Amino acid sequence: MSFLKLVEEALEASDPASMGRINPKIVVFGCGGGGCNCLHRMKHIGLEGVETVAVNTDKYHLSGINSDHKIFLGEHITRGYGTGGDPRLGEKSARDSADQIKQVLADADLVFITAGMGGGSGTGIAPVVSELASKEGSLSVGIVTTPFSFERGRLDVAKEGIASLSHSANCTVILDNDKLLEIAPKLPVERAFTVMDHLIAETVKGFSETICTPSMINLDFSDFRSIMSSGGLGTMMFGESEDVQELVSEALCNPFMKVDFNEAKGALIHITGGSDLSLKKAYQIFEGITDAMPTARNVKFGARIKSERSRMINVMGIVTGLGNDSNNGVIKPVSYRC
Ligand SMILES: Nc1nc2c(ncn2[C@@H]2O[C@H](COP(=O)(O)OP(=O)(O)OP(=O)(O)O)[C@@H](O)[C@H]2O)c(=O)[nH]1
Ligand SMILES: [Mg+2]
Repeated sequence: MSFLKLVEEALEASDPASMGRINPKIVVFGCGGGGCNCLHRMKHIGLEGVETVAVNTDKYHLSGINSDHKIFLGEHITRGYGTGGDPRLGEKSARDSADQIKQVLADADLVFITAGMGGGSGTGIAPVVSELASKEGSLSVGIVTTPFSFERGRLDVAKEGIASLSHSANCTVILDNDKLLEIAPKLPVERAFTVMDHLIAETVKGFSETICTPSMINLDFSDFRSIMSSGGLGTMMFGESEDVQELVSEALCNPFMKVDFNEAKGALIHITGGSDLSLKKAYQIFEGITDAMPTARNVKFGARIKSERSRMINVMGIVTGLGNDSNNGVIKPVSYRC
């Protein structure tokens, strides 16, 4: 066993915070077709200690989703066939069933809300769920996608939905489907959605695990809350490499939205590596990434060792404070040159 692993285990065993530690109640909502598909994937990769709730106006689609709870909305409004792209119907259906939504929200500390913005159900439902979560006193974090450029008219619908969501959510993390065209240009659209769903699923899983399980450099719920409470709009970044410099560049070149890091106010950065991941290496990675965010005053770090891993290190981060609702859901273009 490596020295670091020993240190980590010793720290965990002696950490008074980890003894009798109360884990926060985390609930994940998948809203509309895209949101529910994403939730389905989360269940598939295995989410522990997290309750999943699928919410849709499309009865048939909802029936195929694997989740802890299902809420079918708008029986008398859309008759189970979806909204046909009208977010007002999505919103009305959600408001009509507010009591049902509140029931699963009860006592939740953290609520993730995921939806593909641009359709009628997810776009209309997500802001209502977030509003109810805030009223119940939960921290609510939206993780939503914007449509591909070729989806045209859906872009405006998505922008309005994001503006509405960001009024009530503590932080709205936006992922641009177009980014998938850069990363994997030959991917068929259906597979592209799967990649995006997987990414969101891994992020929710990663942060839920991080919050609930102590590790080498620990991130807990209060750290998460502190970054997300002042969040405004945000996005995620990812990187994977054995080399520190390469990993830093990859993370900075891989935000899922064109962002100006110069405007970032906060960041939550988590790395996972094998037993050769030293504290020094971890700090070099954190330093490299945060050097590109000169105005980010609120930055929290976490690091976890998984001894079964090879030399590969993964970084996952949420960058926040990139804009607010006055931007109407629009984030400025990237300034970091890759
Ligand atoms: N991540 C992901 N996004 C999807 C998926 N399917 C569609 N989308 C995206 O989400 C947007 C909204 O589509 P849906 O989720 O199907 O729409 P909806 O919320 O069910 O709304 P209606 O069907 O109009 O009632 C689309 O414009 C796509 O950009 C999916 O399976 N995964
Ligand atoms: Mg639908």
